[in-house]
Amino acid sequence: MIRHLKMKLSFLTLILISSIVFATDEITISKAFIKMPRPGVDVTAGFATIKADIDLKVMKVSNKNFKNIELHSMKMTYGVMEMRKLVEPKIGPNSPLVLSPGNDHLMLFGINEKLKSGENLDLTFVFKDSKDNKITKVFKFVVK
Ligand SMILES: [Cu+2]
Repeated sequence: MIRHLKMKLSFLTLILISSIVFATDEITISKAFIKMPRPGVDVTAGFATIKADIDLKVMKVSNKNFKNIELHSMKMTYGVMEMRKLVEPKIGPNSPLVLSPGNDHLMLFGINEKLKSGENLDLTFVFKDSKDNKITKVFKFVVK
């Protein structure tokens, strides 16, 4: 009886530990910034590296100060910079989403309120995991 109880307890402990492990932050961001737009320009770009230890797709990025935020790829074709909308880009344990100047980036359209250099903006990212569960994360981007 006691032995049975012990087994039950350790099983519970195991569940507890594993739920704690799964509850840890599996999506992290670094080098997140938004480029200060040139005066009179209504569009700018954002950059960051997003890592995840599970497979994810980026479904949506938003912030109330912008009408629309898209993910773009950038490619040189015959000396011309070509931007394309990225549809549900993937992030995986060994493939972070790297958004950097001259490469893939966030494109932020329709700025409502003027950006100030050094201010932080919260961008809301909606992800979907491999089981189609929605995961919402808010990441800070600094304007510079
Ligand atoms: Cu773009």
